[in-house]
Amino acid sequence: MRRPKSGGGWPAIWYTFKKGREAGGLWKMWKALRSKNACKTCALGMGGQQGGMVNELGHFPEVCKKSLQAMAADMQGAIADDFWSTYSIAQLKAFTPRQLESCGRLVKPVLYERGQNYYRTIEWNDALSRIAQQLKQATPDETFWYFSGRSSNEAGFLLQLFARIYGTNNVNNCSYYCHQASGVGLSSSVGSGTATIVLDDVEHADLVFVIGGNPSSNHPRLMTTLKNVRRRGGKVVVINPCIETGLVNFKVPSDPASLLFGTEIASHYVQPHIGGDLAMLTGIAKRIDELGAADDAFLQDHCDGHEEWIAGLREMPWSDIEQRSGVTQAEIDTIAQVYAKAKNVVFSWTMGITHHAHGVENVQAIANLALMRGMVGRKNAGLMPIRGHSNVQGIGSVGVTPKLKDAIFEQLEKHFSVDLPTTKGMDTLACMDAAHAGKVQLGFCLGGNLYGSNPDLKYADEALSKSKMLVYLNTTLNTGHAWGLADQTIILPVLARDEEPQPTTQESMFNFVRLSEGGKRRHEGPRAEVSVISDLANRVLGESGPIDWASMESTGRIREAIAKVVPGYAEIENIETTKREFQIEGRTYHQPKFPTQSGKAKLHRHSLPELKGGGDQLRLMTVRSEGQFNTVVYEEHDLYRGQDRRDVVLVHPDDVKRLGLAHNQRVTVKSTTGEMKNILVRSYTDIRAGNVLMYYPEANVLVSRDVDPQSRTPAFKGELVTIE
Ligand SMILES: Nc1nc2c(c(=O)[nH]1)N[C@H]1C(S)=C(S)[C@@H](COP(=O)(O)OP(=O)(O)OC[C@H]3O[C@@H](n4cnc5c(=O)[nH]c(N)nc54)[C@H](O)[C@@H]3O)O[C@H]1N2
Ligand SMILES: Nc1nc2c(c(=O)[nH]1)N[C@H]1C(S)=C(S)[C@@H](COP(=O)(O)OP(=O)(O)OC[C@H]3O[C@@H](n4cnc5c(=O)[nH]c(N)nc54)[C@H](O)[C@@H]3O)O[C@H]1N2
Ligand SMILES: [Mo]
Repeated sequence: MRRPKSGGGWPAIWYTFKKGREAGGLWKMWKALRSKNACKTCALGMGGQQGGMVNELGHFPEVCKKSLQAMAADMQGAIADDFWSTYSIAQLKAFTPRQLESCGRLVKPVLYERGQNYYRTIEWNDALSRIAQQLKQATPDETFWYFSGRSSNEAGFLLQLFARIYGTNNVNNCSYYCHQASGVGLSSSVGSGTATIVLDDVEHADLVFVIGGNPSSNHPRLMTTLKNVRRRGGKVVVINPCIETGLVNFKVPSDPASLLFGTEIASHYVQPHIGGDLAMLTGIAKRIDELGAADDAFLQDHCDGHEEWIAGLREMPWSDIEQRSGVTQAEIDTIAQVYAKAKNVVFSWTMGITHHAHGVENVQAIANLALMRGMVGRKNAGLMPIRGHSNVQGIGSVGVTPKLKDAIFEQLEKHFSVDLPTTKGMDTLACMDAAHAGKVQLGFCLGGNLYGSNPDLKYADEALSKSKMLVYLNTTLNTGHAWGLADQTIILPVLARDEEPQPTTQESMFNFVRLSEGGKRRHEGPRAEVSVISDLANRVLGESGPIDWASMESTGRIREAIAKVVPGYAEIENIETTKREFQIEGRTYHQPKFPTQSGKAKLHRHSLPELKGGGDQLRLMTVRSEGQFNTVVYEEHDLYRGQDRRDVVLVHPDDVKRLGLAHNQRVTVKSTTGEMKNILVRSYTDIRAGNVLMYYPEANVLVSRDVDPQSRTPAFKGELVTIE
């Protein structure tokens, strides 16, 4: 496949037309995209009351292929009734993620019962009474409640409330496979787990670090901002073992000059080994110290732990830093010089940082580096985890975590006059382990594909199949509906955000809360998430207890509660009438005052992890292609990496030669967890030798269940594999 030399550009625009046609006409697509609803894809935040394709600075049009894909998927026709009697479970298992997604929209509840070969449609009433019955029989701590970040604040809040009052804290969200290390790392460094800045700050930065992410595919709207930084004479340092086309050059479709000639994005591109970031970041800090470029006054006045940390840097031998990062002292010096000269610096990062057994330490190392030069706690500089799902941050804010923040816990008990469970509660992987041990009677998933997103797919399949009942609220089919089926598996079809009869809210990665108006339903059959949850809660807890669950079907009622319970969210109470979207109080740090006990930020000292692999053992990263959203695959090809298919392993030509392989040869890729046969070797110069790339979710059979002990995030990047 021919590889474009830049990201975005005409292919992205052409794609708009293609998707428009698929969705039943460009005008129809345009209207859908311009409706007053928060964008459905990433958490950069777009849409809401300003209408679609407008960013947080009011800039229009911000188009991205992802939102087109997601919209076109929601605009698909319905799955016909005879689909369920035509395709057996075995046939569904044989479908690729892309085939499952394009079966159409789920419109009727369906049930699979152990021993059967097919799902069958059932009535809503039958489905909900089966679930209610199972919940009444179960021990609450033998249930779990998993949330994807696609649902609204209202649905998230309501379901976690129901789960807790039902009696369990086994409440968690996809963050545990995603940015949890950012939340834990940031909280330990600066006292709060989200971005310290707003979009406008990035627009004024003169240096942006982009670490371990591929925003050109996964957060395309950020590319406009990076383009602006470069145009103003600022710099962009990319740290990534892979050279990603769109991070080298990007053609921003909404900017004529950029569209025509392309914009250089990275001013500096450094390629550490997978897992080498902690060593490299520590190296940059060491060099800043050597250059005398640290902000001593800031460290003195606003930080704890800096003396011990600096002492650690000075003791650290350069040879260790070079060997464990794969980056030379000279390259580290170049980056340190760039950093030392910059005045306003933003540090951004994604899964290349969090998907490691030392994910939290990676995040702390980024915070250390920023604090060292006083780049946190003022305007135009700060820390920016680039979040995944469009509302994953909101879901976390409104209480979808096993342990609630003390303030939320107290306010919840007070507001509803209830006693909440005080047990520890399980994170996502702990729930999978419990299921594998046969200790889960019911798993309830609000969106997502819990099976497909798991490491060690064989284990995930076994674990989920041991449950008595699994319930999925989804819009389309995915691999989790074919694999890991419980004694009873029920899929409930729900409305997408822009089809809901009532307004809902979402929170962006910049801590900005948006109002989505909802809209006309595209199909008869699916129900709003809040309506399903309140109905079920009423069936299970209706007769007893202080909450009128039926009335909680109103998103306005839910927002009243969120306003009282969630810190910084007071303004949400009247958002439906004021239409005023807002910045959450207390999250943006334009002053060096940190919500830690001492009011100061903290620097953390680390020992550098050994670089894994070497010899026959290659470090594997499992990543997204251009044409997918998580486990949902829209296209089999990966445009910017020039791959026409997904069953490939990208290997540096030096490794191809060294290991006696050949381009396009069929091989078996093995790890200690599993193996994949018939994979095509693709010689790929843009990956650092010693490291290889494969596509998630297929490659999850190879990924072990090793987690970062602090955040419990699996190491989806950095599995060791051999190629035979
Ligand atoms: N189109 C699209 N957009 C999405 C998503 C999607 O699937 N598709 N998913 C959404 C979600 S939930 C998330 S979390 C984000 C994910 O956004 P990303 O984090 O950009 O997604 P990944 O594909 O996991 O990409 C990881 C990047 O990290 C690099 N990398 C791998 N290992 C390392 C390492 O050890 N060090 C460094 N420095 N880099 C490394 C890879 O080369 C790759 O460029 O995107 C969100 N947006
Ligand atoms: N190997 C490997 N594994 C990974 C990763 C990796 O990089 N490598 N990344 C991890 C990360 S960062 C994440 S976030 C996870 C996420 O992985 P997933 O759980 O797959 O992510 P989602 O996009 O939430 O799930 C897709 C499903 O959401 C449903 N859906 C879409 N819109 C809606 C809606 O409005 N409401 C409801 N109820 N359902 C809807 C659709 O039915 C669709 O099938 O995967 C993780 N797993
Ligand atoms: Mo994610």
